[in-house]
Amino acid sequence: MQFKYVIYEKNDGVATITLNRPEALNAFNDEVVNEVLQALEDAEKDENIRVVVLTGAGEKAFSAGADIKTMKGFNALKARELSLLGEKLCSAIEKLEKPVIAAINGYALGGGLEVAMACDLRLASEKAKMGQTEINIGLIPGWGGTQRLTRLIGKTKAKELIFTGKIIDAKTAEQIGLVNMVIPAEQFRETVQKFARELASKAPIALKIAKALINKGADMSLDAAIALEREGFGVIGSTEDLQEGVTAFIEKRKPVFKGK
Ligand code: DAK
Repeated sequence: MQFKYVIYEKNDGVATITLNRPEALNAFNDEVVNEVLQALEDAEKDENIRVVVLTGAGEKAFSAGADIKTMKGFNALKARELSLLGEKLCSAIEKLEKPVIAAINGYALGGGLEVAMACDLRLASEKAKMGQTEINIGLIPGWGGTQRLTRLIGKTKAKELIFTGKIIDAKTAEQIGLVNMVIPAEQFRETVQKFARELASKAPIALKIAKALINKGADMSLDAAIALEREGFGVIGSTEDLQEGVTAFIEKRKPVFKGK
Protein backbone atom coordinates (compact mmCIF):
# COMPACT_ATOMS: atom_id res chain seq x y z
CA MET A 1 0.00 0.00 0.00
CA GLN A 2 1.29 3.45 -0.92
CA PHE A 3 0.66 6.48 1.27
CA LYS A 4 1.74 10.12 1.35
CA TYR A 5 2.54 10.42 5.07
CA VAL A 6 2.92 6.80 6.17
CA ILE A 7 5.43 4.08 5.31
CA TYR A 8 3.77 0.67 5.61
CA GLU A 9 5.94 -2.46 5.63
CA LYS A 10 5.29 -6.11 6.38
CA ASN A 11 8.03 -8.56 7.39
CA ASP A 12 8.01 -11.85 9.32
CA GLY A 13 4.47 -11.45 10.64
CA VAL A 14 5.10 -7.84 11.74
CA ALA A 15 3.42 -4.83 10.10
CA THR A 16 5.33 -1.60 10.71
CA ILE A 17 3.50 1.70 10.30
CA THR A 18 5.93 4.63 10.22
CA LEU A 19 4.54 8.17 10.56
CA ASN A 20 6.47 9.91 7.82
CA ARG A 21 6.20 13.65 8.12
CA PRO A 22 9.57 14.40 9.72
CA GLU A 23 9.60 18.06 8.61
CA ALA A 24 6.71 18.62 11.06
CA LEU A 25 8.03 16.13 13.65
CA ASN A 26 5.41 13.63 12.42
CA ALA A 27 2.53 15.79 13.68
CA PHE A 28 -0.93 14.36 12.99
CA ASN A 29 -3.13 16.13 10.46
CA ASP A 30 -6.34 14.57 9.07
CA GLU A 31 -4.49 12.85 6.23
CA VAL A 32 -1.92 11.24 8.55
CA VAL A 33 -4.68 9.91 10.82
CA ASN A 34 -6.71 8.57 7.88
CA GLU A 35 -3.66 6.84 6.39
CA VAL A 36 -2.78 5.19 9.70
CA LEU A 37 -6.41 4.00 9.96
CA GLN A 38 -6.17 2.43 6.50
CA ALA A 39 -2.89 0.70 7.36
CA LEU A 40 -4.40 -0.64 10.61
CA GLU A 41 -7.38 -1.99 8.69
CA ASP A 42 -5.05 -3.83 6.31
CA ALA A 43 -2.99 -5.22 9.21
CA GLU A 44 -6.17 -6.50 10.86
CA LYS A 45 -7.34 -8.29 7.71
CA ASP A 46 -3.98 -9.80 6.76
CA GLU A 47 -3.83 -13.25 8.34
CA ASN A 48 -0.04 -13.32 8.06
CA ILE A 49 0.27 -10.26 10.29
CA ARG A 50 0.39 -11.01 14.01
CA VAL A 51 1.85 -7.83 15.50
CA VAL A 52 1.78 -4.15 14.53
CA VAL A 53 4.53 -1.62 15.28
CA LEU A 54 3.78 2.11 15.15
CA THR A 55 6.78 4.43 14.99
CA GLY A 56 8.03 7.75 13.62
CA ALA A 57 10.39 8.52 10.73
CA GLY A 58 13.65 10.34 11.40
CA GLU A 59 15.76 10.62 14.52
CA LYS A 60 13.79 13.33 16.28
CA ALA A 61 10.17 12.36 16.80
CA PHE A 62 7.62 9.61 17.19
CA SER A 63 5.02 12.40 16.88
CA ALA A 64 4.90 15.95 18.25
CA GLY A 65 1.11 15.63 18.49
CA ALA A 66 -1.79 17.11 16.61
CA ASP A 67 -0.77 19.64 13.95
CA ILE A 68 -0.84 22.92 15.89
CA LYS A 69 -0.76 24.96 12.66
CA THR A 70 -4.17 23.60 11.64
CA MET A 71 -5.63 24.95 14.90
CA LYS A 72 -5.24 28.62 13.88
CA GLY A 73 -8.75 30.06 13.62
CA PHE A 74 -10.21 26.92 15.22
CA ASN A 75 -13.96 26.81 15.94
CA ALA A 76 -16.10 24.43 17.99
CA LEU A 77 -17.03 22.32 14.97
CA LYS A 78 -13.41 21.85 13.83
CA ALA A 79 -12.33 21.06 17.39
CA ARG A 80 -15.06 18.44 17.63
CA GLU A 81 -14.00 16.89 14.32
CA LEU A 82 -10.39 16.73 15.47
CA SER A 83 -11.48 15.11 18.68
CA LEU A 84 -13.58 12.51 16.82
CA LEU A 85 -10.76 11.64 14.42
CA GLY A 86 -8.26 11.17 17.24
CA GLU A 87 -10.75 9.07 19.21
CA LYS A 88 -11.30 6.93 16.10
CA LEU A 89 -7.57 6.32 15.76
CA CYS A 90 -6.99 5.49 19.44
CA SER A 91 -10.03 3.25 19.50
CA ALA A 92 -8.94 1.44 16.30
CA ILE A 93 -5.58 0.70 17.95
CA GLU A 94 -7.18 -0.52 21.16
CA LYS A 95 -9.74 -2.67 19.36
CA LEU A 96 -7.30 -4.16 16.84
CA GLU A 97 -7.27 -7.89 17.53
CA LYS A 98 -3.46 -8.01 17.45
CA PRO A 99 -0.88 -6.44 19.76
CA VAL A 100 0.19 -2.93 18.76
CA ILE A 101 3.60 -1.69 19.91
CA ALA A 102 4.45 2.01 20.02
CA ALA A 103 8.14 2.33 19.19
CA ILE A 104 8.86 5.79 20.63
CA ASN A 105 11.99 6.90 18.80
CA GLY A 106 11.98 10.57 19.88
CA TYR A 107 9.42 13.16 20.99
CA ALA A 108 5.94 11.81 21.83
CA LEU A 109 4.02 14.92 22.81
CA GLY A 110 0.35 15.82 23.16
CA GLY A 111 -1.68 13.71 20.73
CA GLY A 112 1.53 11.78 19.90
CA LEU A 113 1.73 10.48 23.46
CA GLU A 114 -2.04 9.85 23.51
CA VAL A 115 -1.74 7.61 20.44
CA ALA A 116 1.26 5.83 22.00
CA MET A 117 -0.82 5.26 25.16
CA ALA A 118 -3.59 3.62 23.14
CA CYS A 119 -1.01 1.03 22.00
CA ASP A 120 -0.58 -2.15 24.03
CA LEU A 121 3.12 -1.77 24.73
CA ARG A 122 5.51 1.19 24.59
CA LEU A 123 9.18 0.65 23.82
CA ALA A 124 11.24 3.84 24.08
CA SER A 125 14.60 4.83 22.70
CA GLU A 126 16.83 6.28 25.42
CA LYS A 127 16.52 9.52 23.41
CA ALA A 128 12.71 9.58 23.62
CA LYS A 129 10.97 12.45 25.38
CA MET A 130 7.33 12.43 26.42
CA GLY A 131 4.76 14.92 27.64
CA GLN A 132 1.14 16.04 27.65
CA THR A 133 2.15 19.56 26.62
CA GLU A 134 -1.32 20.80 25.59
CA ILE A 135 -1.58 23.14 28.59
CA ASN A 136 1.23 25.23 27.06
CA ILE A 137 -1.03 26.19 24.16
CA GLY A 138 -4.15 26.57 26.29
CA LEU A 139 -5.59 23.12 25.73
CA ILE A 140 -6.13 19.87 27.59
CA PRO A 141 -5.44 16.40 26.13
CA GLY A 142 -8.35 15.64 23.78
CA TRP A 143 -7.62 12.16 22.47
CA GLY A 144 -8.24 10.33 25.75
CA GLY A 145 -5.06 11.51 27.49
CA THR A 146 -6.68 12.60 30.75
CA GLN A 147 -8.13 9.08 31.08
CA ARG A 148 -5.50 6.78 29.59
CA LEU A 149 -2.57 8.51 31.33
CA THR A 150 -4.40 8.30 34.68
CA ARG A 151 -5.16 4.61 34.18
CA LEU A 152 -1.54 3.91 33.21
CA ILE A 153 0.36 5.86 35.87
CA GLY A 154 -2.22 6.94 38.49
CA LYS A 155 -3.79 10.29 39.40
CA THR A 156 -0.78 11.79 41.19
CA LYS A 157 1.66 11.63 38.29
CA ALA A 158 -1.03 12.15 35.62
CA LYS A 159 -2.05 15.44 37.21
CA GLU A 160 1.58 16.52 37.50
CA LEU A 161 2.23 15.86 33.80
CA ILE A 162 -1.05 17.33 32.50
CA PHE A 163 -1.03 20.43 34.76
CA THR A 164 2.62 21.33 34.15
CA GLY A 165 2.95 20.24 30.51
CA LYS A 166 6.51 19.22 31.31
CA ILE A 167 8.50 16.91 29.08
CA ILE A 168 10.09 13.86 30.72
CA ASP A 169 12.91 11.63 29.49
CA ALA A 170 12.67 7.93 28.71
CA LYS A 171 14.19 6.75 32.02
CA THR A 172 11.67 8.77 34.03
CA ALA A 173 8.86 7.45 31.82
CA GLU A 174 10.01 3.91 32.57
CA GLN A 175 10.19 4.61 36.33
CA ILE A 176 6.57 5.85 36.45
CA GLY A 177 5.29 2.95 34.35
CA LEU A 178 4.57 4.94 31.19
CA VAL A 179 6.87 2.83 29.01
CA ASN A 180 7.72 -0.85 29.18
CA MET A 181 11.42 -0.59 28.42
CA VAL A 182 14.14 1.80 27.35
CA ILE A 183 16.47 0.72 24.56
CA PRO A 184 19.86 2.20 23.55
CA ALA A 185 19.32 4.58 20.60
CA GLU A 186 21.74 2.91 18.20
CA GLN A 187 20.04 -0.50 18.61
CA PHE A 188 16.50 0.85 18.83
CA ARG A 189 14.85 -0.12 15.53
CA GLU A 190 16.57 -3.52 15.39
CA THR A 191 15.62 -4.35 19.00
CA VAL A 192 11.99 -3.29 18.42
CA GLN A 193 11.72 -5.56 15.37
CA LYS A 194 13.30 -8.46 17.27
CA PHE A 195 10.86 -7.93 20.14
CA ALA A 196 7.91 -7.73 17.70
CA ARG A 197 8.99 -10.92 15.87
CA GLU A 198 9.22 -12.74 19.20
CA LEU A 199 5.68 -11.60 20.03
CA ALA A 200 4.54 -12.66 16.56
CA SER A 201 5.62 -16.23 17.38
CA LYS A 202 3.16 -16.44 20.31
CA ALA A 203 -0.33 -17.96 19.99
CA PRO A 204 -2.46 -15.34 18.14
CA ILE A 205 -5.83 -16.30 19.61
CA ALA A 206 -4.45 -16.23 23.16
CA LEU A 207 -2.90 -12.81 22.45
CA LYS A 208 -6.16 -11.51 21.00
CA ILE A 209 -8.24 -12.71 23.95
CA ALA A 210 -5.71 -11.52 26.54
CA LYS A 211 -5.69 -8.03 24.95
CA ALA A 212 -9.49 -7.80 24.96
CA LEU A 213 -9.77 -9.08 28.55
CA ILE A 214 -7.18 -6.63 29.89
CA ASN A 215 -8.71 -3.66 28.05
CA LYS A 216 -12.35 -4.48 28.80
CA GLY A 217 -11.76 -5.83 32.30
CA ALA A 218 -10.10 -2.59 33.45
CA ASP A 219 -13.48 -0.84 33.27
CA MET A 220 -15.53 -3.64 34.91
CA SER A 221 -16.01 -4.92 38.42
CA LEU A 222 -13.47 -7.59 39.41
CA ASP A 223 -16.19 -10.25 39.61
CA ALA A 224 -17.55 -9.47 36.15
CA ALA A 225 -14.04 -9.25 34.66
CA ILE A 226 -13.06 -12.61 36.14
CA ALA A 227 -16.26 -14.16 34.77
CA LEU A 228 -15.31 -12.79 31.34
CA GLU A 229 -11.81 -14.22 31.72
CA ARG A 230 -13.34 -17.64 32.40
CA GLU A 231 -15.29 -17.46 29.12
CA GLY A 232 -12.17 -16.38 27.23
CA PHE A 233 -10.24 -19.24 28.82
CA GLY A 234 -13.00 -21.58 27.67
CA VAL A 235 -12.70 -20.41 24.07
CA ILE A 236 -8.94 -20.93 24.10
CA GLY A 237 -9.53 -24.45 25.46
CA SER A 238 -10.87 -25.47 22.05
CA THR A 239 -8.00 -24.14 19.90
CA GLU A 240 -5.54 -26.19 17.87
CA ASP A 241 -2.86 -23.83 19.14
CA LEU A 242 -3.40 -24.99 22.74
CA GLN A 243 -2.89 -28.61 21.64
CA GLU A 244 0.21 -27.56 19.70
CA GLY A 245 1.57 -25.74 22.76
CA VAL A 246 0.98 -28.72 25.05
CA THR A 247 2.40 -31.22 22.50
CA ALA A 248 5.47 -29.04 21.89
CA PHE A 249 6.07 -28.84 25.65
CA ILE A 250 5.89 -32.66 25.99
CA GLU A 251 8.09 -33.16 22.91
CA LYS A 252 10.56 -30.53 24.19
CA ARG A 253 10.40 -28.40 21.04
CA LYS A 254 9.37 -24.86 20.17
CA PRO A 255 5.64 -24.62 19.33
CA VAL A 256 4.46 -23.45 15.92
CA PHE A 257 1.18 -21.59 16.40
CA LYS A 258 -1.21 -21.15 13.49
CA GLY A 259 -3.94 -19.01 15.00
CA LYS A 260 -6.45 -21.85 14.83
N1 DAK B 1 2.30 20.69 14.85
C1 DAK B 1 2.76 21.26 13.72
N2 DAK B 1 4.07 21.46 13.48
C2 DAK B 1 4.95 21.08 14.43
C3 DAK B 1 4.53 20.50 15.65
C4 DAK B 1 3.13 20.30 15.84
N3 DAK B 1 2.62 19.71 16.93
N4 DAK B 1 5.63 20.27 16.38
C5 DAK B 1 6.68 20.67 15.66
N5 DAK B 1 6.28 21.16 14.47
C6 DAK B 1 7.09 21.69 13.39
C7 DAK B 1 7.71 23.03 13.76
O1 DAK B 1 6.77 24.08 13.55
C8 DAK B 1 8.89 23.10 12.82
O2 DAK B 1 8.45 23.40 11.51
P1 DAK B 1 8.81 24.82 10.80
O3 DAK B 1 8.13 25.84 11.65
O4 DAK B 1 10.32 24.89 10.84
O5 DAK B 1 8.23 24.69 9.43
C9 DAK B 1 9.35 21.64 12.78
O6 DAK B 1 8.23 20.86 13.19
C10 DAK B 1 10.50 21.36 13.72
O7 DAK B 1 10.12 21.79 15.01
P2 DAK B 1 11.02 22.81 15.89
O8 DAK B 1 11.81 23.71 15.02
O9 DAK B 1 10.13 23.41 16.89
O10 DAK B 1 12.03 21.77 16.58
P3 DAK B 1 12.77 21.97 17.98
O11 DAK B 1 13.76 20.87 18.06
O12 DAK B 1 13.25 23.36 18.18
O13 DAK B 1 11.63 21.71 19.10
C11 DAK B 1 9.70 20.52 20.05
C12 DAK B 1 10.98 20.43 19.18
C13 DAK B 1 9.00 19.17 19.96
C14 DAK B 1 10.08 20.79 21.51
C15 DAK B 1 8.83 21.68 19.50
O14 DAK B 1 8.65 21.49 18.10
C16 DAK B 1 7.47 21.71 20.14
O15 DAK B 1 7.31 22.17 21.27
N6 DAK B 1 6.47 21.28 19.39
C17 DAK B 1 5.09 21.31 19.86
C18 DAK B 1 4.84 20.10 20.69
C19 DAK B 1 3.47 20.11 21.31
O16 DAK B 1 3.12 21.03 22.11
N7 DAK B 1 2.67 19.13 20.96
C20 DAK B 1 1.30 19.08 21.43
C21 DAK B 1 0.46 19.59 20.33
S1 DAK B 1 -1.16 19.82 20.88
C22 DAK B 1 -8.19 18.20 20.37
C23 DAK B 1 -7.73 16.94 20.58
C24 DAK B 1 -6.39 16.67 20.57
C25 DAK B 1 -5.49 17.68 20.42
C26 DAK B 1 -5.94 18.94 20.16
C27 DAK B 1 -7.28 19.22 20.13
N8 DAK B 1 -9.55 18.53 20.41
C28 DAK B 1 -10.46 17.54 20.94
C29 DAK B 1 -9.99 19.79 20.11
C30 DAK B 1 -4.10 17.44 20.50
C31 DAK B 1 -3.30 18.47 20.72
C32 DAK B 1 -1.89 18.35 20.61
O17 DAK B 1 -1.32 17.33 20.33
